[in-house]
Amino acid sequence: MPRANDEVEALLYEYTDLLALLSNDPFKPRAYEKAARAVGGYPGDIRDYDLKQLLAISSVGRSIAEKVLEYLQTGHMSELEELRAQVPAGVLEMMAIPGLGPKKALLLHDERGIDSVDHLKAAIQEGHLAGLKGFGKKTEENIMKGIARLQSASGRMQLGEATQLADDVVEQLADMAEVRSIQVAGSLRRMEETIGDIDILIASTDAAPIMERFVALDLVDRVLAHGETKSAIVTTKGRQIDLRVIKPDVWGAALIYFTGSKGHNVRIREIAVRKGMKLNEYGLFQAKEANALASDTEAHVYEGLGLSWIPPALREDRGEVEAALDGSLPTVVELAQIKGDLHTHTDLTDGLATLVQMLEAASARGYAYYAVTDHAPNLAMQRMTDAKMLAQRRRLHALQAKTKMTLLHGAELNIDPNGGVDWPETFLAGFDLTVASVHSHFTQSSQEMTKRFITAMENPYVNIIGHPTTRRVDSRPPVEVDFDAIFEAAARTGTAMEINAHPDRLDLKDEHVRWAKRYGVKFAINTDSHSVPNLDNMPFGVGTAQRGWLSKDDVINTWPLARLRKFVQAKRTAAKT
Ligand code: DGT
Ligand code: CA
Ligand code: CA
Ligand code: ZN
Repeated sequence: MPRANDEVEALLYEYTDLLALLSNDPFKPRAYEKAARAVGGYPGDIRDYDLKQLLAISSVGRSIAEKVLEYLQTGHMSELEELRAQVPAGVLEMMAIPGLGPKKALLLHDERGIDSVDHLKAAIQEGHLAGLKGFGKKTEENIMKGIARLQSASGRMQLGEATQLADDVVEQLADMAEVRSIQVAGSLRRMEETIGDIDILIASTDAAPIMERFVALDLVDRVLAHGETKSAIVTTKGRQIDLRVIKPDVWGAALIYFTGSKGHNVRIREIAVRKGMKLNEYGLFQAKEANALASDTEAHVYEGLGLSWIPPALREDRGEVEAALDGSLPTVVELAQIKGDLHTHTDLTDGLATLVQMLEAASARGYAYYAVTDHAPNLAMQRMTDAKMLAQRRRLHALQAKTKMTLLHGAELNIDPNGGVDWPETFLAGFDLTVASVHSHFTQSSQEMTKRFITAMENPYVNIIGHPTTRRVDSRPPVEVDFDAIFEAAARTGTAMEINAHPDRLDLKDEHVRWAKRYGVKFAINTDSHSVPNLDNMPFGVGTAQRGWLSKDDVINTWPLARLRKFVQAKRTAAKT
């Protein structure tokens, strides 16, 4: 079961949006937004909570707690349903356009009768918004850009959502006696950054009962297909899931076929043809012969083609087949090799959990080391001070006695428009390591932005560049920079590039990772956690690293602590000589 927290979080966010539209009190929506974040980030599963337990969650007051309790007990939040009924159709849909606020969406509806995103697009193209207050040429352009981004994003899931949904379905099918093996395939297995639909494969000799259960799952809204070998459903949230039941003796061939990518499949089929063979989802065959040479496992099929087994994250036709042919495939980094997380927050700044809660959760993951990197003072809204930072350091040192995990004290510095960071070197020298990130002035020219990053990397106390391009997977484009210059400087100065594992960021992305590796850049795969559940995002960062062809040696947080410390120290020493 997914956590009740996620359902409630989504409802409270919807409540926030509706209030922004319907209420004149600006603080009310903010209270719901804070509560949504707090519930989503709360470590315990609230499914069976009573009122008192709900009130113990920070930012959850009585009125919100009562609504949540009603939902947990009845499956309804009646006041939310009343608010929904007050909003005209289409306005909520339009509010989802990046850059178009609730008030503007309502205005469009009331003044021009616009009731959908498509309608709005047509209205702008045909000049129907002329004369409407607050809608100049510039605004119209921004709305068109927002629509383009919304429409290119819509329909595809982020990796986090897709993983949760797939895990949920797998869990509900895996215990059936008829199921011999079950495996997610398609883009999700390859850890692509967004997922169109979820593909699940099951090995079995008795498909019918499995298909029966699948199409009757609670989350099913519509059944698109219900067959012997293939069924497909759409969930109540509009997500498609394909299920295929495969005979166990052709499991490997089917797994390769349905894992894709299409480009990879085409490439390996060509190899089969060149060898006078035939490859399909039932196996690898000698041309004109009915018995498969190989079909039961992936490794056997690849072997039959003269290839070593190719990790799913590499199957994109980006040179992996050629590398498998000449034995130069990388041994990709694995989740189990990650020894620690080097970018995390607590409630001293904008995290939702306390220092102790974060450390306990990290320690439960078996990490050897863990860095606390709260925001630095130049991000004014975080209200950080030198005194608070030093007090946190003293607490961390005191807590060290209670854990085997080595606690590292760091900070997330802000790279200012000229490449400077918070604090003078004397203060920076007190940290075990630092992350430095761009949090403002995203639209500088490529030349300025490149210089800005390089200046920051030349600071001897900057060890990791956090979420380097600042892109958001569905909503914010990357900053414009000269990547060659930046990667060259990162390698030269001994500054690691982050692979931020949050499914909304995945930054650097796969192609940039591979590009940077050619310069000899080192990487840190970090969750940038602002809550306990965020720590679970690490696999998405590792998947992105694999898609960038990284090995263990390329990733500083797979290294033993002594080597990590040397990496930090070497940069500081180099600056002195
Ligand atoms: P998605 O769902 O858009 O995120 O991407 P995929 O890669 O999961 O694509 P999907 O779900 O259409 O199909 C799953 C896999 O099945 C795909 O990666 C490769 C294989 N496949 C599907 N259709 C074809 C096809 O027409 N030709 C080949 N060679 N492979 C196919
Ligand atoms: Ca798919
Ligand atoms: Ca599919
Ligand atoms: Zn951060």
